[in-house]
Amino acid sequence: MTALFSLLRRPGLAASAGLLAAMLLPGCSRTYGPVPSEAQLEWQKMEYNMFVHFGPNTFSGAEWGDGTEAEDIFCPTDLDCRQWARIARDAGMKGIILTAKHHDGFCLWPSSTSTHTVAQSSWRGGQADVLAELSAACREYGLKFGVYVSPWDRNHPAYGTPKYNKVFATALEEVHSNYGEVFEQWFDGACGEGPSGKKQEYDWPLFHSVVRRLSPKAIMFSDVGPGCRWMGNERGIAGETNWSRLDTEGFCPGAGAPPADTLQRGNVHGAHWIPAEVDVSIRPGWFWKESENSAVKSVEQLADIWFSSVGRNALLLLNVPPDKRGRICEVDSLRLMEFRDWREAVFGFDLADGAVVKVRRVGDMAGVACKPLCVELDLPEMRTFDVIELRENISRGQRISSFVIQIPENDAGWKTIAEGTTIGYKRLLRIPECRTRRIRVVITGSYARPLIDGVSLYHSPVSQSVDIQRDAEMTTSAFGSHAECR
Ligand code: FUL
Repeated sequence: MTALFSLLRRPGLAASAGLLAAMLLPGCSRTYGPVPSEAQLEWQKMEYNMFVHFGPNTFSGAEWGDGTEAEDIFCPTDLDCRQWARIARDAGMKGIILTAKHHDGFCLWPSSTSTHTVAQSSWRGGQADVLAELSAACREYGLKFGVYVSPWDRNHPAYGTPKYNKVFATALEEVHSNYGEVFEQWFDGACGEGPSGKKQEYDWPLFHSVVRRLSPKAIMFSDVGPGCRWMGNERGIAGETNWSRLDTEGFCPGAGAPPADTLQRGNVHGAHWIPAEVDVSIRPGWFWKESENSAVKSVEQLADIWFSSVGRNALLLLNVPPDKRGRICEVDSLRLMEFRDWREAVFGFDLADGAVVKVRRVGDMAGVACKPLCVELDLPEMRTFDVIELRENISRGQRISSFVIQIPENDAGWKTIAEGTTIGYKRLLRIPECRTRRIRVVITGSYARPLIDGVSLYHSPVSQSVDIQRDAEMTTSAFGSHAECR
């Protein structure tokens, strides 16, 4: 049962929509429940990062290599990590996370812990280090650098024995010592059999302690955090209700994780701040395959994913796998630029700009136990929009559990045009086109005084799905360096 908020005592205050936080925060220093660390807050603001699956599978066509692949199979003909970074930056992403080691155990850096690494490959005479190249490229392009190091290792002879935990901890030490700052450590929960036919009992406290010691600011991803959590599917869809709190007692990554439904929504009264990350591939698979060049997601599909990830209080980690050259394919890079153009067209102009904002209590609403808080926007003129963005100030905890959005009806009352449950860092709602001068957001449920950070209104471009050919041409000429059409 939702408790209702304590009320603001500043009726009739007016400010622009963007100043809401400044207006609502004074006098409210108390926190509610667990709150994000500074690093988690910074991480959440990144919104959109690139995932890069690259390794022997890129060359074999497998999704899960079995660890017996010859090291020589890894031989990119034209590796260009700067190209990945340039594309990520131009696409509007803020960081890149690379599969430093996937389940096949092949290390993209010359690890002392394994004989299945770039050092054993004849590619570049065994002198290569993809982590060094990518971390340098990220620094050059102003991006953060992250790593996926899979504990499941189908190659390592020690896997399945207690000795392996130490091996894996040493591998982590190498990754977190030699390549500058790591913003996110991605821990897959997969725990299958190794070459000995045995499964490993992972020593998570040991793994976490290495990352904490060497990269204290790194956000650790897994099914249960501790920094951020998997949100339960690989289709790009977070729960419409999405709390950044999670109970982890009795759970662990992998088979011991909470049910997918819980990961989707979080726990309303969860003990820890563990926000959701949405990982999804721009292609059907995680690794590049020629046969999937024609199956790269469309702008419309990516837009849907944006609304169901970033628009539902989650971070979007979009996988863009490089091909056998070691370059991101033309079709993927072009699509990323088209998608960026689409976001700029939708979110580039805030139609709530210039609004006079009043925050006050409203009269009793049917079904609501006490008078809800209402943020009312008086726009400078009649405006037409079909996307609404709400932001909650989460620095003091996630509080809001339900809201409605209304516009005036027949000068007398208000009619509801949208409603929802949680807001969190960001909530996006798509509605049928709406034209009005006044709009209000009524917070009907909140566990403590609601802290709205901002309200924005946008209009999506009509051309979105009609003129693909023209869009492609425009993108090609405007972003020639990305088009790379053969
Ligand atoms: C999964 C892995 O098994 C997939 O291969 C992929 O890396 C995905 C992101 O995580 O658990």
